[in-house]
Amino acid sequence: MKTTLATLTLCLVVLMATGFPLEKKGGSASGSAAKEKRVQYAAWDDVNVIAHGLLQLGQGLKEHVDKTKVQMRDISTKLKVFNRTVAELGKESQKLRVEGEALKVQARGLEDREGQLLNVTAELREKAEEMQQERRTMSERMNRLEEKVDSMLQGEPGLSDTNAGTKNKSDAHNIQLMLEAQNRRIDDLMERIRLQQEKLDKQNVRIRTLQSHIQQSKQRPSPRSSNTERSGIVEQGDSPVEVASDCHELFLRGETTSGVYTIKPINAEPFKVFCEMTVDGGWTVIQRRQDGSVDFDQQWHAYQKGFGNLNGEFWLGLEKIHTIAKDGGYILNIKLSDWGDDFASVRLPFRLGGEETKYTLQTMEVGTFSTLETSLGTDATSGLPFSTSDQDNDQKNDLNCAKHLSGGWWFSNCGRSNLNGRYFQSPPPKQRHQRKQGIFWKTWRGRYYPLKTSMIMIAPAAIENKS
Ligand SMILES: [Ca+2]
Repeated sequence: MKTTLATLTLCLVVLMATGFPLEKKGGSASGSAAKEKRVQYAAWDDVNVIAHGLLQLGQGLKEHVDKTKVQMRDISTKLKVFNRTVAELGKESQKLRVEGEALKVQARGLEDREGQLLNVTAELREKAEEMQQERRTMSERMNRLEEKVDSMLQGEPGLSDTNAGTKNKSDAHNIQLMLEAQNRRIDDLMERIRLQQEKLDKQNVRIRTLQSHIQQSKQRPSPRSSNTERSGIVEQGDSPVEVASDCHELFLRGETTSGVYTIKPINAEPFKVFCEMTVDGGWTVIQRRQDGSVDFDQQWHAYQKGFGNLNGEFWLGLEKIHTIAKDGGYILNIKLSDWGDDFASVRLPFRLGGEETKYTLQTMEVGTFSTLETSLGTDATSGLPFSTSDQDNDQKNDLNCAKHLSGGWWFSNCGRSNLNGRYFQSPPPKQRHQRKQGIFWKTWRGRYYPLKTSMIMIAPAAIENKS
């Protein structure tokens, strides 16, 4: 390119220097025609040279332009590729930046958590230290107390004064007494808590049964319309619901008619009972005397199994009573009447042991017993085993109360009560040795008054809260 341009410039310079032949028209025409002609030829040669040069120049330019074009194309292709790469790199770096941000956030979160963990650990350590400190203080106190008690119990041999020794001994004795009283109180409290717990458990069972009963009755409307009383026996519905554990549960399930029902105490076989339904709940009747139709002068086995007619006079049986009331939390409800149709009622919270305890009746004293209650309540607070003529478990050493009187009962000294004695119609025999065999409750109508009727029923103590 440079060469071509240089050639062209050179040509033009030569032309200028020689004086362009075409411009030399005004010379002497006569004298110099041949010379003019030569100059003309020379000028044509120059033109030719110039034209050739120009042609070469043009060609050169064209080649150069072509080459440049190719080069430009190359460059633009390369630029495009470069641009694309730059864009991709930009995207990549963007992505990396985003990832970096996310990582930063995660790192911050981890730092926070680490901080929290450190805080919790510090708190825990503090608490542990506090607890250790407390333990140390407690053990110091215990040691001091032990030392004191020891020195008191040993009467402080270091002390020469015998009076001080005696005082310490009596102090130690007092402390022992206090401790014993405290222990008794704690035992008492524990017992009460246990009873409450039992009651709660029972209530829970009832609530669950009631709930399932409600569910069932919702699904199966009114299957009870056919339940009518037949000769005193109330038929229970053929319900898939679990059999009630006692009469009060039946009452809670909606039964309000007194009569014979089947119950199934927890962990026991089902059996029939007479339920006395009252406004405040369902009572399971365990004994009834009303007309002397059943002989109550029976032996141990009969009293254990039960006898009589559930719709008339009967003894339910010690084993059955035990299965209902074995867990405590039950009350004994005794209803008595005399020949003037006066009525008396005694309620005693109680527990009944099993055969291994000779069906020991234990009454719980709530406050103090009323005079009426003492005929059974007082002697049974420490537990009274059941006695029959063939099983003397009473508290009278030289006498068999059951044989001396009649029937089976929780006898103490033969003279307080016997609701299973002989039934005497009115008027009763005149002889006292006969009359004393009758049904009696000493603190109501006296030792020698044979009562007209007696009914003993039991129900969970919860029934008391309603009545
Ligand atoms: Ca005896």
